[in-house]
Amino acid sequence: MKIYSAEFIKSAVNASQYPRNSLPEVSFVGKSNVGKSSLINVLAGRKGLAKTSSTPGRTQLINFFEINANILMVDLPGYGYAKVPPQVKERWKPMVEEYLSSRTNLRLVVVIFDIRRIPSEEEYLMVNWIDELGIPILIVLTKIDKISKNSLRQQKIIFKKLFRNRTDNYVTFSAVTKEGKHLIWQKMGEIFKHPR
Ligand SMILES: Nc1nc2c(ncn2[C@@H]2O[C@H](COP(=O)(O)OP(=O)(O)OP(=O)(O)O)[C@@H](O)[C@H]2O)c(=O)[nH]1
Ligand SMILES: [Mg+2]
Repeated sequence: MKIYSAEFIKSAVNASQYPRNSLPEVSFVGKSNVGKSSLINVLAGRKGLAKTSSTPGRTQLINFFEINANILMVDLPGYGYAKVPPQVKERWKPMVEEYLSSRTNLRLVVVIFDIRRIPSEEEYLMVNWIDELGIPILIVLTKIDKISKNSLRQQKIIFKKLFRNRTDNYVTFSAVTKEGKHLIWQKMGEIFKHPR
């Protein structure tokens, strides 16, 4: 995918602040620090577009980015990280849930998992809930640069068992090597071709 333009549009905390824009939209969901913002930057080909940090809880608002004037990418706050103060976590949950359940131009949710970790109950339930909303899901297993080829194989088997109903919708990815970038764009393209 050739990127001609990638720009930050705005931040929002509730539906009244979302851009009034009906471009097809893809959002990125996952635990804090899993690499959502880094994935957006790699896909957009712009290093500092979405703010990243080694401290969990960097993204605290819903951030909208417009790519090539024809797609919106949405960076959501992460959830379920122990080190984030409880008051902050309590703000995020309704923010993310309101967004996912009300955004009508949302065409795909990319759910990101750290390939090295077994998904928590919370992460598993999130996938089921998005499924129930009828929104297509693409699962990205990220940080594959951090493990050996052998562990990668083993972890893929674990994830496949866990989400056995969606085996064709897996992509492994690394924001460091950028492996998986083209496949993710390809999968997004396939979904954007069909209206929801
Ligand atoms: N080695 C490696 N590090 C990564 C990868 N993706 C992200 N990181 C690092 O993981 C940390 C968190 O990345 P972010 O992209 O900020 O994560 P996030 O999910 O947006 O985090 P929150 O906004 O806090 O929810 C940063 O230090 C990144 O550099 C990857 O594929 N490989
Ligand atoms: Mg982030």
